[in-house]
Amino acid sequence: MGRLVIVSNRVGSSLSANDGGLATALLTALERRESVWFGWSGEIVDEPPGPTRIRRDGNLTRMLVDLERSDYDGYYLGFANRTLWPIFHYRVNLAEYGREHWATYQRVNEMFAERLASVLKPDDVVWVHDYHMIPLGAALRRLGVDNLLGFFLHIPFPAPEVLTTLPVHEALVRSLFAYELVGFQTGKDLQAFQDYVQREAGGRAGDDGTMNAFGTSVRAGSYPIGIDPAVVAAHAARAASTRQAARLRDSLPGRRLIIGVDRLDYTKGLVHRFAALERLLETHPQYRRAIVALQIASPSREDVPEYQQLRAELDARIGRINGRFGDPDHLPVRYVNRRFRQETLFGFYRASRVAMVTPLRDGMNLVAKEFVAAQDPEDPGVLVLSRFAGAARELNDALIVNPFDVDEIAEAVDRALDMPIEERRARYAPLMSRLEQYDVHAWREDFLNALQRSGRAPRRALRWEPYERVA
Ligand code: ADQ
Repeated sequence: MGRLVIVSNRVGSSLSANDGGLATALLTALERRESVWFGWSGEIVDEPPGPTRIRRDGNLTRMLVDLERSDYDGYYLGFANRTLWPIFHYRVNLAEYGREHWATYQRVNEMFAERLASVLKPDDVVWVHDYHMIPLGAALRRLGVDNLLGFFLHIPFPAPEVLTTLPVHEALVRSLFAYELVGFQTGKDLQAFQDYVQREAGGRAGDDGTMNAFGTSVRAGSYPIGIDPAVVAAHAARAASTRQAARLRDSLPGRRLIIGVDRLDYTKGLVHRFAALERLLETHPQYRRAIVALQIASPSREDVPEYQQLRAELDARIGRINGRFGDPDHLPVRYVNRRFRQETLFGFYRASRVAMVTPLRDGMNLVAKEFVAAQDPEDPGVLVLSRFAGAARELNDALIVNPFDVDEIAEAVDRALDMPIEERRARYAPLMSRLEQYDVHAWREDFLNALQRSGRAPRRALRWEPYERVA
């Protein structure tokens, strides 16, 4: 068996990394067989980057490439995070539609492809992750690489009406056809991809999830990413007896904890969430001294102006809620802008009666799954979950809400706070069993098996000629 080569924008930092669900999922696979993890080092340099840095760690070799500042600006901050990210999350009003970053995005993908092609062995299986790297497969094909190539999109795939606002939508979707297998989080994302191919590219669906268009074909499927619920549950139970968890519990005498954990991102619905909490405190004065809402929001993409605006807006809104409803000895909202060890977070989840996971749009949302797995089965908390998170398709025993409807969120939180123990247990059991049935290992193996099965169709280099450059 050849090596498994993972390609993602950021490379997990170490085998015991605390980089979140994806890193954990992939590291388990990477530890088992000879593997490579290739991608950006996270370093920004002022001169053309030096050679790829190679770090060996048991079976895993990490290959790290630095980015020059102008490439970081155009590829990462620009096209990936100011164009693709908002459009794929249906926020077309926040997207930057200028084409200058598209050229940089392609060039950086070509640079990654050249470096990767020079170290690939014939039997390596390459698995590319996420929206930063969509054209990487096509760039590899142009260099004559004919290895098995798979791609997984962690964020939503938007409906054609939305995707076609992107000036280069055709080139982008065409480049997905360089892979043998393209994976999406949910059936809805897969459907949106199929709709695009059929309606916009004149393609057609074949058997076994094959889509034919652009003179070639690609297999496409949905593979909802999971977590390792047994590991989360064990960590959460252990974390409950740590000093940090005890301090949190001791700070809540007689009060119920409502938790939110998100990257500080406008897709996560934080403004609506706090409007809902404000509504709840307005309409249910009995909660003013009876609840604490803990929001952990780790800063993210701080160089992007929309993220700076969001941060300022949340600072103001949360300050107002505490000003309105706080007392000298009690503030209803606690707001913390930093990262925690995952185990610590799991302990916080277990100490919470309610989790608010209310993104306006989210590929999956692993926090929803982690929260469920971290609960004490005898005394579980309640998940309030946005219908627009990919996770809602599996976790339909949560309290599902429209994240734009502040009143509905407030009512769901009220219901969750009041929910009898029998109902909490009755909702927890099917949620947990779904997480166990299709965990992160099943997700990974399912994708990789489908990739192996999709065989190696001959790929003609002709189709992957460079795109027309746009000045
Ligand atoms: P994200 O948008 O980052 O991921 P999410 O799925 O919730 O969203 O994953 C976040 C991860 O980071 C979780 O494992 C969480 O525990 C961790 N995390 C969050 N805040 C933290 C903090 N302050 N300290 C430490 N850890 C923290 C993208 C897509 C999602 C998709 C995932 C995986 O946007 O839709 O579910 O990839 O495919």
